[in-house]
Amino acid sequence: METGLIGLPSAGKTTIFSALAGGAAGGAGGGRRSRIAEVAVPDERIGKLWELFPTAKRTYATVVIKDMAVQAGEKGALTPAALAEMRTLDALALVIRAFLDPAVPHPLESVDPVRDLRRLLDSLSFADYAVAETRLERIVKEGKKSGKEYQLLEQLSARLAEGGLISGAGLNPDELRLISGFSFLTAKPLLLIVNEGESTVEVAPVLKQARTLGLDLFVIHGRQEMEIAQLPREEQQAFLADLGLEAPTSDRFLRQLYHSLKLISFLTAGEKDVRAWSLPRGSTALKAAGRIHTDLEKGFIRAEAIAFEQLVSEGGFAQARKSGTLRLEGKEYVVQDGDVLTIRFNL
Ligand SMILES: Nc1nc2c(ncn2[C@@H]2O[C@H](COP(=O)(O)OP(=O)(O)OP(=O)(O)O)[C@@H](O)[C@H]2O)c(=O)[nH]1
Ligand SMILES: [Mg+2]
Repeated sequence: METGLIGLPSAGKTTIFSALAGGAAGGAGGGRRSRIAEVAVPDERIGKLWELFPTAKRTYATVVIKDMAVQAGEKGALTPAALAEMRTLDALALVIRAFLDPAVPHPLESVDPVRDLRRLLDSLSFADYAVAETRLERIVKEGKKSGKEYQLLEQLSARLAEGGLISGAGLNPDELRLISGFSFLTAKPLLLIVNEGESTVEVAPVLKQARTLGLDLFVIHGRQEMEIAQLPREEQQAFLADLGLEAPTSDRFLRQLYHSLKLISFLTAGEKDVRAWSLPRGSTALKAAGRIHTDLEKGFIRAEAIAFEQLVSEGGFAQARKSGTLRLEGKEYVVQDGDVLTIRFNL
């Protein structure tokens, strides 16, 4: 799962990237090349499971964050190259500057989060509009105007022309499947990051705008949180408390991102490995097996499943099997967050 940080120049993308990647990434600065970081998703269940399997290696689920290279022209419109790169991503995090700092010039000369958000969204909507129109023309040429695809694209195109987002169009699964090949940007999960800094303009209007559009929200003090993230974990708490925050930036962000991406984690546990795996919410046991290895999906027989809390309170698989809390589930079973799965397979 790859999430790109996008925004106007100097909005704080690289600063926020560093706060998310912690010690793993270098300092801020403009970038011509995109940088990526694979960030472990904190999960206290791993530590608790590990107590049952103290010889095991512990592995966390991860998400990939990408600090996208220079993306915007003078007026804040995204470049075609940047838009093409964005199509390959699973989600977009829109970084909007709200911090005031005369030492950091704003490319549009004033700090105005509502305007900047509108610019970014317009770029995305317009890019999708162009894709939809190109396809519509093609369908007309092929004489297939009566089909479902034409109708749907026409409806979406009208929405996009007004700066609307596909994600807010309330499409059903069939319709989503019909347009999945176009990699529409405004159909992706969009998460708004408002960078308040230590001194900020009023953010209420941009938060209100985001809620109206149905965007998920994350507020950050970019530079301060980046500095805190570079400290050893034990020293971070006191500084975070000063900012009124209870958890490090990356923890809070990843929780939000997991929610925005509609992901859950399932777990696997044994003498060798204790591990968390991310999975789209609503996925079946068969999909979960495939997440671990394609062989497990191909040769899938059954999944042994138990809720994490139950396994811990039973004290291990043997006890859970004896008491009957370890269930056998088939390939259609919908995996729940925190399920500990053992896949039985045969090739
Ligand atoms: N005062 C203040 N400055 C910040 C904050 N966040 C970022 N900056 C500064 O703003 C400048 C731009 O930040 P970057 O993180 O490089 O912004 P960017 O979006 O990556 O910029 P480009 O890669 O050039 O598009 C840097 O000098 C940062 O130190 C903040 O919260 N407060
Ligand atoms: Mg940068």
